[in-house]
Amino acid sequence: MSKVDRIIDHYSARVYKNRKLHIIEKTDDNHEIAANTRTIPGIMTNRGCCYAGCKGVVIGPIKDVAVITHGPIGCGFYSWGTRRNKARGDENTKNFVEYCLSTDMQEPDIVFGGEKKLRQAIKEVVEIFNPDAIMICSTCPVGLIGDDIHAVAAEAEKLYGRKVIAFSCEGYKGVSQSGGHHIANNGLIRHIIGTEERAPTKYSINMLGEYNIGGDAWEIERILKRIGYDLVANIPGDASIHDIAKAHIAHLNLVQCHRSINYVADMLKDKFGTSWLKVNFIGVSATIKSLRDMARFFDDPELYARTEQVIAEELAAIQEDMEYYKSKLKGKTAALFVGGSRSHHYQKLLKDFGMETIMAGYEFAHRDDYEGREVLPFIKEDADSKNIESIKVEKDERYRLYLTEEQYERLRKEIPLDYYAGMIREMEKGTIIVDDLNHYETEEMLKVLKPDIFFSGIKDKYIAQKAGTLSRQLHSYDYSGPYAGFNGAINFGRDVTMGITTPAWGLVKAPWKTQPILKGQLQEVV
Ligand code: CFM
Repeated sequence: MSKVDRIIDHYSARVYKNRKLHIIEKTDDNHEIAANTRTIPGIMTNRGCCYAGCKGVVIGPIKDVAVITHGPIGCGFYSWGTRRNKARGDENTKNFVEYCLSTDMQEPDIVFGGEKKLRQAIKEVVEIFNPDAIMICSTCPVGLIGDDIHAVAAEAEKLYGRKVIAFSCEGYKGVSQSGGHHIANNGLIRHIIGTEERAPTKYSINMLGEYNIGGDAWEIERILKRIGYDLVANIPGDASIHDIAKAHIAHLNLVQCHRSINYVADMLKDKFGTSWLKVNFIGVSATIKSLRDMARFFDDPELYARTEQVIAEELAAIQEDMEYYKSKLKGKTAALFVGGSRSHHYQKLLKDFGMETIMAGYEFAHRDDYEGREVLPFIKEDADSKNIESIKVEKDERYRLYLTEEQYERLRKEIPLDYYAGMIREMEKGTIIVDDLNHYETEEMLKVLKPDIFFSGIKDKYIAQKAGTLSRQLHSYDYSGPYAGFNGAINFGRDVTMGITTPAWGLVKAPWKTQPILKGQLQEVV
């Protein structure tokens, strides 16, 4: 029986048929996988909701903004710091990222409407914090009772003379990614990017889709600054709303997480002419490749030289530690299941330590994230496209091209300019690729594939550990990090080595190890 069948064989025929499209074994280079479908009711999914994507991921780390969660306190509390999107304030910025601001809706507000409470919350936020802008994020009950948060926002904008942006990101509207991120990103495009000006310098760039989890953006920024890049905005990780407002002046956009922001990069290209480059700053070799690709874009002898000098110095500084951790980790196997980009990016870092990826999957990715952007014309429908608006942008009067058409065509053959090749291509034959893994399959996968470590999130971490498999969270890094760039690689090597060399996991005996689930016992859920 194939590895895939051993994982999903206990399902009823209908569930089996469905899941078989989402779990594949790599056998050749041309793979199709079913992705971006709605979560089946009854499934213990690992996915997050629309509000989590909008507030928790995208809007969360923006500075000079106070974010109000309009809803019962649970949603605000849950998204309070759990995403670990860090931000650092200074004398020029007001940082409210550490706060949890919520309207704390109660039963009477659900019955009689919550707009009054929202108005009061905005008033208090202005009086106490005086932020440059306010963002309001809706939770499920707000959509169900029909509070008009956009009208309240428009009224408050006039009253207090600052931007007040409302996001109808009710949790039920879709998943974190194609739901919540999309709503948040539409807001950035519509209300923020291009609303402030500054002059570009020689190497002005933006970082898109880097969320500064555990301080990753700070490590990336450190390297880019050493080389001499002018980072206009890190969208959204640790950026002020004023940086994001000026993002259109950059010559190049770097895309770290393709899934969450590729359509923003495309819109910036259509509107302002800025090309984007797919980068990956997770992993030493991946970081080096990204830096060289960037230098290739600017094609300047001085920049090439500086890039190589910084790479050499950074490598020299980490070499001894890298070798030590490699000696501990070489040959170990890993399974990865994360949102929409890390399962690909972290394979590079694991490879730097001689580790092998035997399974990788995504919660929210679309087929292009798995198979490459060439499949875009063949993707029929976005699961959330009925609920979530797709906006079109027009060419702006500030539109300008950095490269000539000839240069652009030539470069596209050398570096991933406006292109992402997806995860599957870079995986080894015989590895498993899985979309929207659920809790049952997590247990089965651990039994069948027996990885030394399972990289995942808080919802499944403890299933793995109770089953005797080490698990590290790639969403929050278990409160460690940064893991990006050169210094981050060492932190990662240290944390994984600590986990893998502890004898604890071999001593755990999971209850289900002695009581196997019998064929036909699972309920049919579709
Ligand atoms: Fe992009 Fe993310 Fe991710 Fe993501 Fe996420 Fe995240 Fe993630 Mo958790 S935007 S797809 S929806 S890199 S919150 S910062 S870690 S699942 S792999």
